Amino acid sequence: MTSVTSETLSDEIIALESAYNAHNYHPLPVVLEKGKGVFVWDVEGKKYFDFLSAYSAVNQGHCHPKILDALIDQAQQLTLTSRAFYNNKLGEFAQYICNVFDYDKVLPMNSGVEAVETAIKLCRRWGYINKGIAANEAKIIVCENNFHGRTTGVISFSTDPSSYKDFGPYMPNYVKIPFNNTTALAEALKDKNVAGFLVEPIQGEAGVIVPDEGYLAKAFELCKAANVLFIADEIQTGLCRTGKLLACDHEGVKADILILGKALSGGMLPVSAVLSNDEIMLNIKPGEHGSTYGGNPLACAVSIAALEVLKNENMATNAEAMGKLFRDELTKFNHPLIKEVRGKGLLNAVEIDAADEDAAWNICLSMKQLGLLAKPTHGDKIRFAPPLCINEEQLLQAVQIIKQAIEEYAA
Ligand code: IF1
Repeated sequence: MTSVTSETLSDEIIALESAYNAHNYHPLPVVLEKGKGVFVWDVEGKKYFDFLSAYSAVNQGHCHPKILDALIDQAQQLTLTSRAFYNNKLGEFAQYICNVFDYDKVLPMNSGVEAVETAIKLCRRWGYINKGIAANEAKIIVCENNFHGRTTGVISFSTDPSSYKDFGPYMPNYVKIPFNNTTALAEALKDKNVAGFLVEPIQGEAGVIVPDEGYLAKAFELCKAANVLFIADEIQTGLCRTGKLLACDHEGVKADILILGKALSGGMLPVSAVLSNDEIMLNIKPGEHGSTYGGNPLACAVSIAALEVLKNENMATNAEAMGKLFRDELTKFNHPLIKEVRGKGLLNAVEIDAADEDAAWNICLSMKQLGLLAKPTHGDKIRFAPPLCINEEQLLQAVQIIKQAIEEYAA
């Protein structure tokens, strides 16, 4: 007999990564090598629905041909100049994105957390220059169970020990209040040293926590009355994910500082941006903030294409319709293991009601067997967020898989 090893190619690749790469994640055991639209394929050739969309970075679908063309064309022309020189794409990108979101100015960065850090700097600067807060006294209000990224600055105001524990010391002057609570916000806003309120319109990492209708509008109004900047982290909720261009659009709120990331490049490369009006943005002068890759021509070309695709393919409308269908179907299913189905547009979560604390993980493993990838968050919740190009037939097929996985787990 020929000797066979029991290891699959996936097992080998997982072992290799584990041997040499830091263990800062606990991925589902699937090794992907190809993606197209709502589908991804593993190294054994098995096809899956992608119901994570790289945490909403591939809203436009994997390897979108228009965004890919923009990437290839620009990569053959010019990729990076640094900001020591002008490049011929940044102005075009800046004008385009400012028009789309109706702000005076944009400041481009790369990762999401860099844009959050940028927004914090802009807010503090505005607090000192425009509001007259005494030096180094500015405070920013944040919400409990927030997720804004991984820098030492941003984890300073995390309330999740897995984000901040043993990474101290922490930066002071962040005031933590409960999410979805305007009474607590009103109380915190009494402090004259408060310069800003930083909020996710829907809390992602916390398990897709949708606030009460009217919360964002009321919070915005309270901030205005207190002369405090409303800073929206739409890195995950923005760019059509929740059924509108921005999640704040559901309540007619226009943030003073808007933070975008993830799908701003449709998954091609890290691109983030902060938008605001001149009164806020022009407080930062040459040499006071920046990034080697921020505003690079490759990112600019890709980002324009990524924004065009969202608009030209009506992805907000589709997300709204498909999201409603998804929640309706799973609510109708009415399975005892499902405690709650919630979300907005195609940012959804199902809360599992089981004594077994590994239930959500095991259901994800069984969905994987059946051809759908999703990830548990905070133990008992599963996040469902497919690319926004998913059609009705695909969505109903995916729902069938989810139902079957839950039934198999229950049996
Ligand atoms: C990981 C979560 C999602 C974000 C918001 C800023 C950032 C994120 C609202 C930072 C990033 C990602 C990071 C990713 C997991 C993921 C996530 F579960 F952790 F919370 F999407 F829900 N603001 N969220 O959601 O952006 O610097 O990463 O580009 O693996 O840490 P980044």
